Amino acid sequence: MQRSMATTKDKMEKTNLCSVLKGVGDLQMEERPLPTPKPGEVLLAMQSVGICGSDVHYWVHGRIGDFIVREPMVMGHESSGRVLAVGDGVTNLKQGDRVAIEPGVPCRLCTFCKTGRYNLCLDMRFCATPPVDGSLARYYTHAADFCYKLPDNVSYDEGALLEPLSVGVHACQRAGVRLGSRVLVCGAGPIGLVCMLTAKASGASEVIITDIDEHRLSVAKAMGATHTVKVNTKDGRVLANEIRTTLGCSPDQTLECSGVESSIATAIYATKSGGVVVLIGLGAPEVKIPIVDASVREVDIRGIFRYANCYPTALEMVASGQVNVKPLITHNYQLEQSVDAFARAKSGEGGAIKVMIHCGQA
Ligand code: 572
Ligand code: ZN
Repeated sequence: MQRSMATTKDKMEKTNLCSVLKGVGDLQMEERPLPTPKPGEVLLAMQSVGICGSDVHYWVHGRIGDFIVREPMVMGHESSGRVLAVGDGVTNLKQGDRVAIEPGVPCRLCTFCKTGRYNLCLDMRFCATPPVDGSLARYYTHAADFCYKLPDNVSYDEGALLEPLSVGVHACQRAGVRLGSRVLVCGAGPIGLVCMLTAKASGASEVIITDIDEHRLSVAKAMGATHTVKVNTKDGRVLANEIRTTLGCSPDQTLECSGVESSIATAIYATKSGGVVVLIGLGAPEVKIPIVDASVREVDIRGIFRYANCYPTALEMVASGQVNVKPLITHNYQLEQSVDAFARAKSGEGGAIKVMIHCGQA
């Protein structure tokens, strides 16, 4: 490892303050030993870490499906940092570089990895997915080739937001959103909003977005949605008609970001024959959907699992100004205030969309 770690900017501490999930509903600040970068890794002074719905879910329930928090786990997977030191063999980064951190590091050896679909790797180690620690800490080590150098005009907050934005990029690619697409986005939470932004940047001429929450729809409109529809019914056929009337046609592609059964039904009924529905939001593991309607109208239903090879695209979109993710951030906290930050993300009070935690010394 290259030494000469601390600059005037970084007064290196003796221990590493981490935000650790100890049990169901039990998030605590804990001092842990400073990590050392292994060969191929970098040591980072963490900067911005966004709270994702999955972080809140682990906090509240201690599990997502079969992924159970059995040992204390550091939270956080939407993050950026500054390189303090590089491990042996690292050539793509140097001390002082500002980076966005792609949180999932795959095995690199299996067929999925070798064919570019590394998000499907069975040996993926993903931050803050048990048993892997996340990056909501003062210091953190990560594979250097899963860190992306930020240009000067991209902030640490934007670097952290490349993570959810990459979900939007992957979703739009899976949907085939292209120049002139008319796109329906179901759900105006953080993922619905990044899907809307990415669809527009991909050339969509119209993006219509739905939600039960009027405030979220107004945020979506301010960020560029061309139409909004307030969800007032659980009847998918009724809502699909409303969407068609508002848009003036049936959407070519639908990005379903809520995971709610009635919304998935709406997505299928609303999408034009021959179109595509991508399921992004995850809810109940089994839901009742109008599969025959989808089948006889050749509406393709596709899933996504995180993303692969999307960080460079997401970074280009932000750096070039094609996408502005900054309005997603509604609340800011210091690392020491992690519990307050999580409570805010959970409650959604005060119009919370993306809650950001700042990990540098205050
Ligand atoms: O930002 C990536 C991301 N992925 C999520 C959720 C939140 N953020 N996923 C939903 C949960 N799954 S999972 O397979 N799992 C807990 C590993 O149920 C991963 C993708
Ligand atoms: Zn996430």
